[in-house]
Amino acid sequence: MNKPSIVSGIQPTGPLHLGNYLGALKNWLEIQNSGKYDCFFFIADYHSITEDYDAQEKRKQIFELACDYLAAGLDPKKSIIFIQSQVPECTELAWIFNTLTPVAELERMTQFKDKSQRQAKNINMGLFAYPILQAADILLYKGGLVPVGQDQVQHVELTRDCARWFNNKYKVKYFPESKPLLTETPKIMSLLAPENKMSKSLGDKHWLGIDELPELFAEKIGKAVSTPAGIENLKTIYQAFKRKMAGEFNPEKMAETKKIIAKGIADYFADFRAKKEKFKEDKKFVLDILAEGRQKAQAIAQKNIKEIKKIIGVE
Ligand code: AQP
Repeated sequence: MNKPSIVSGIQPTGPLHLGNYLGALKNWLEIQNSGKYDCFFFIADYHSITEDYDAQEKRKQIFELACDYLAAGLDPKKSIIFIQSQVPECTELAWIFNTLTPVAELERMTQFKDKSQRQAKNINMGLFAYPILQAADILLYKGGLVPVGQDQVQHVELTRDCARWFNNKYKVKYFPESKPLLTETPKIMSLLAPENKMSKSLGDKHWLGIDELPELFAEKIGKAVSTPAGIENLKTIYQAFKRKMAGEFNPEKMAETKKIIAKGIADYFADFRAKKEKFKEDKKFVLDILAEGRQKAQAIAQKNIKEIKKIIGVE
């Protein structure tokens, strides 16, 4: 492992939507297949428990997300695919970064402000410190580039700051200064409220799950708002899947255009849906891949955390 590292993750909180795919996962595949990087793609389960959740359901969501990764084309021969909590060294590094991060920096985080409003009865410490765990996830593997959607840019900037604070305090050049790597579609908007990013928490009709049935694509896109912002968002989606679109994008004929988009997306993800079903039926195969990923990730994590602990004077 001696190429530059790329690290990114997605939370297991339910089905992947078009925003997750166009903002992150699609980019991961291109990066993986370029062969230029050591790739680490993880299932961010520790991040996801900062929200209310059900433990049984969480287990299923983790497994389903692993199937999503594999069905989309992440390849264990080319990338290290693992579950965040299975490599707990990230929490040790997060603690070290806790001691370097001014509280005021975390108070500025827009995702924390949004989520505090959304889950006003559960503003827990994990939600507040979420960007520090994210910094640890990335820097534990010395991730330089971080392929994420627009909403995560502020967190990646904090990751860069953690690297700087650490390097300056301990007078080393240990961590790289991470940078976000955005796609051409870094922010897909909600279908019903296009002033907001597409997000599951807005409600079912706001987002398109990439494994949803073609009928649902037709229904949800059919009901998407046709305001200027809504049309712009549909155009972005249309462009992203252009090679599957059997017709032009015509803003004067949105009913027809929406049918073209729904069919184009359904066709694009047909192969994904079929593969995902197969992976779901072969649980052992998927769990073995995750076990192998854990082993590979942990070998690097343990080596690095030992070096880090030496630098900070506790080992
Ligand atoms: N709308 C989006 N457009 C582009 N990229 C997006 N991402 C998320 N939404 C969009 C990117 O997907 C990756 C995984 O994000 P996450 O694990 O933080 O998931 P999320 O954003 O929390 O997903 P939801 O559905 O929006 O969940 P809720 O509603 O529960 O918060 C990241 O790279 C992110 O930038």
